[in-house]
Amino acid sequence: APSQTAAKARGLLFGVAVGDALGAAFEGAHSVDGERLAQQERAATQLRYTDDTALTLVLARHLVDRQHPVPVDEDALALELAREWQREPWRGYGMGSREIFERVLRGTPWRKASEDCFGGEGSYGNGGAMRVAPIALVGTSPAHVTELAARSAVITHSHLHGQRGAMLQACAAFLALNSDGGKPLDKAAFLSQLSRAVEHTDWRSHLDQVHALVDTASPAFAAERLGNDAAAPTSVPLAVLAFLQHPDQPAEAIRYAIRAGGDTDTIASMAGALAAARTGVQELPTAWLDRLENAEHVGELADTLATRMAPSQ
Ligand code: F2R
Ligand code: MG
Ligand code: MG
Ligand code: MG
Repeated sequence: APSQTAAKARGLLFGVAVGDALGAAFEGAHSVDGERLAQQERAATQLRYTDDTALTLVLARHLVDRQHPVPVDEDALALELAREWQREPWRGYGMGSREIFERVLRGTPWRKASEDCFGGEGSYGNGGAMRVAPIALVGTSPAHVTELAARSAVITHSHLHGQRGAMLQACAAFLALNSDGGKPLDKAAFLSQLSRAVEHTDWRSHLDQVHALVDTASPAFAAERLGNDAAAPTSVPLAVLAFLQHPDQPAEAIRYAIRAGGDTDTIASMAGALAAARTGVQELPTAWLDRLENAEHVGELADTLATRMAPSQ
């Protein structure tokens, strides 16, 4: 049996992949009824993941190939992300990311391509947050993790909200990974640690709203209050809420996120990463893992990254 560290690292990466792959069929739906979701869960077809997992695996590989103290090399990562898009462009990429990757491959510096996006405003999409989870495996503190997260996100998300979404998801993944799955999660303490890490009034108010909804809100009500689209400020908070509703049951966290509708692959992927990083991979249904494409590769990357985790974790 894998060590608890390896089980958590596998939980984090498999949580990304199965949340994404199960949610993908419903991306853009207003809301998802339980019967349709149950049908998708019962199907025997392969679970195919989308851009969320494809780019998460690129970042995971990037971290494997680089040693401390600086595991994120923006110039190299920009090319690696762009080449992955070029290799499999059909995985369902955002418009902004596609444009940046195309320009990077033609030789435009990533910073210019990123800053030019959306009429010079930069992207605040959730693409930085959706791929960031592996950072939690190599970071050593919330401050370290948020710094690395911003560096991995700015390549495609020069708008600060795009980076803050990645910082929030990475910090949440770090705290979930380092939480003791044998004790009930202190949800208020979890949210206040996140609040301290994000250091921005808008994001603190999103987290206050999450606090007000936790333990009571239905998926549809939560989506109405927090948003469920492909922008970082209106998707990462919902993923954190889905985790906090079911911190010890990753399958339920993923189902909650999908039932909320909207950007279902991405929100379920982020929620699944958090919950399964806390519990370990053994709490994800084997029926899902058995259907997942490329599962062997995902497991190998997780095992290698687990050896990078600080011993205190
Ligand atoms: N793109 C999709 N899904 C739709 C297409 C999939 C379809 N199945 C297909 O066949 O192609 N999903 C993926 O994209 C999201 C991540 O997006 P990312 O990488 O952040 O891209 P982008 O385009 O930069 O941002 C996403 C949207 O956010 C809004 N937005 C961002 N910045 C904006 C700004 N400055 N002004 C106005 N709007 C802004 C836009 O609506 C962008 O399209 C994930 O869902 C992933 O699964
Ligand atoms: Mg996607
Ligand atoms: Mg994208
Ligand atoms: Mg999506």
